[in-house]
Amino acid sequence: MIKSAVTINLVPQIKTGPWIFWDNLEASMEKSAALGFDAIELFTASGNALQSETLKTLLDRFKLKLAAVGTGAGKVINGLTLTDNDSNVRKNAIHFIVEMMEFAAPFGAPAIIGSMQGNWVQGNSHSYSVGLLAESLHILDEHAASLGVKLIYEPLNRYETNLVNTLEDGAAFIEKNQFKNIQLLADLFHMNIEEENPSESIQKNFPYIGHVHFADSNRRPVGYGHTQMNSIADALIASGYNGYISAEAFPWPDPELAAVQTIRSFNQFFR
Ligand SMILES: [Mn+2]
Repeated sequence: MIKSAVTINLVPQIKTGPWIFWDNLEASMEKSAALGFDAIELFTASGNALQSETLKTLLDRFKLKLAAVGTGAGKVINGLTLTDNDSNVRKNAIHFIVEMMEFAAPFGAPAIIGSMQGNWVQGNSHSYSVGLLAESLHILDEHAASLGVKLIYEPLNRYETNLVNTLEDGAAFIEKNQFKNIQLLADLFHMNIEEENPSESIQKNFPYIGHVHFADSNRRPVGYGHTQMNSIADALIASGYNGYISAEAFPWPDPELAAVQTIRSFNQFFR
């Protein structure tokens, strides 16, 4: 059964990002539950920013699950990436993600590696940078095994990374490195930019997909852009996807209405 999730951002430094709810965790979770979402996806400043007990109490009270945690704050706040030329920076990036994984694992939730993957920088070859990414991910893949959780790797569009942009390249990257616990994030906004045919790409690379970010062509809530969601939803359903469809969209026109539009679209396409 496909499950719905909605993003909540608790990091003030990334105020302009595509997250539905902001700031107040309790109020955001109350609204999420009232609208019928199954789960929340959280963005925190670090793996220690929020007490596990606090989150557990709120998840229990509102009967919500934790779908995943984002790690982007490691780059935005601390300037860390897994492909930095400086090995100490890479080490700190791995440590930051490990803390996030350890925060999320007791809730059965994976961490997501998106912007923390960094970029191939001038002066190095593309394969050198992808090699650095693979080296970092091997360590995190093993740590995921020890925690009994998956780790989610997200191909991003070309304006956000030049390492891996499509599901196909992501799947080949996983195969080449024989990662055991790493799955791909199919972000429908990035895919709208990079994929030749999003629904075909989902069908083809389905075994590698572990999480979905639900947003329209312009990153607004689904229904407020021009993505042809029917064929994408059909591809996910036909493939037997049973993970989360998580709204990573701008809070447009405001968080409440964005959440309402998102659950309406989720129910239209997946219920
Ligand atoms: Mn995303």
